[in-house]
Amino acid sequence: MTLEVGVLGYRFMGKAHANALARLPMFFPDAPDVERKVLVGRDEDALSDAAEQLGFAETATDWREVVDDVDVFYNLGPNHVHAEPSIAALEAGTPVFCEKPLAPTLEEAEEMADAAREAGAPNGCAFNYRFVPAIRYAKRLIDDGEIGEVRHVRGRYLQDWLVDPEAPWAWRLDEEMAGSGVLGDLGAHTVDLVRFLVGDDEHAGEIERLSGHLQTFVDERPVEGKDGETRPVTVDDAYSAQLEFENGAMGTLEATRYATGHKNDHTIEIQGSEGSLRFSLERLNELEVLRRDENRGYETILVTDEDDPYVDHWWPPGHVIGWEHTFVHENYEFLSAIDSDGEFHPSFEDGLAAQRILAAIEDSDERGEWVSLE
Ligand code: 4PW
Repeated sequence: MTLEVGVLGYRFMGKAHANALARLPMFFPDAPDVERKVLVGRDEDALSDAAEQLGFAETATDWREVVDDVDVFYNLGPNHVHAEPSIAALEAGTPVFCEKPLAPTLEEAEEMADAAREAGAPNGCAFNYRFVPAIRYAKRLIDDGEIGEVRHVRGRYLQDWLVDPEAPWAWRLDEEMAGSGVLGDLGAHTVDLVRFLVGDDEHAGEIERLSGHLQTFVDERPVEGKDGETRPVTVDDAYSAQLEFENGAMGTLEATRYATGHKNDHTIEIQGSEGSLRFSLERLNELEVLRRDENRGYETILVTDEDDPYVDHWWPPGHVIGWEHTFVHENYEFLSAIDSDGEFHPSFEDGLAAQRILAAIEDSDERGEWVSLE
């Protein structure tokens, strides 16, 4: 059976997922057949150009006509359009794959997770970094007890596209459209990875209490193409948080768009009783592993061998893969789960769990104190 896919959004994420769908039959021939059926957007000209470029058969300017007419609905629009179309699709029984953060607000994320629970249709939240081979490898080491009991987790996500105070305003800087700033955009990824890595097969690594701090450095930015016009920045530019996990581990997280020179630097460090792990997205084919009893410091493992997660689908050993491959892997898992009635994680439930943590970080910042998560 061929799954007909409808996709809302055709910019950055639209391109990343369309590329993934196009790669599947070549590199993951056991994935279900997929047709890029309809691309949804509002600007008809831009939409039809995008449909041609990204390989979609049709276009539509109203998602309402699409959500119950396709086998799978991808919601890759900006955060403020995540809830309504996704809920409508789920109510129509259509599986939904939605970009992160699940929603701009906790309330909407709760409604989306409720809709997913009620519909029983497959659902996924696109935390693509779970699908980096080195991250899967790290997860396997942690689950197999190779680094012992996890005590420390450090996650940071550094970008620098706002360092210049004259950098133009964008929807990601608007609370109405984005919900939060760097917290939801980058922090959501780190929070999800931390839950994934520190958790076990039974349950994700849950956080018991936390303290958070948010900062906005520049509160007004020029509007591109409109001389002298500015718009306010109504979200955070940077955040940091301290975490206490249910299992007693400690964590620190941070992200910023003002880390001069850092373009897309997502780093995770984990220390356990028997060893430590280090991963950086800028060297995503590598995982650094330190084993306490070997006294050799960190050893770099190249995650490019056939028996490393997902790598056998690509090139011979040593031929590195990149950021776009994480999208292929997550699309493969999501569509295969639909095809086989299997489970997919990260689900809307995982998206909601991450959102609860983001909301608690904001709450802690406002209250100026540690907050507990239920
Ligand atoms: O989801 C994130 C985006 O919003 C991405 O993983 C990186 O940062 C690339 O763009 C932004």
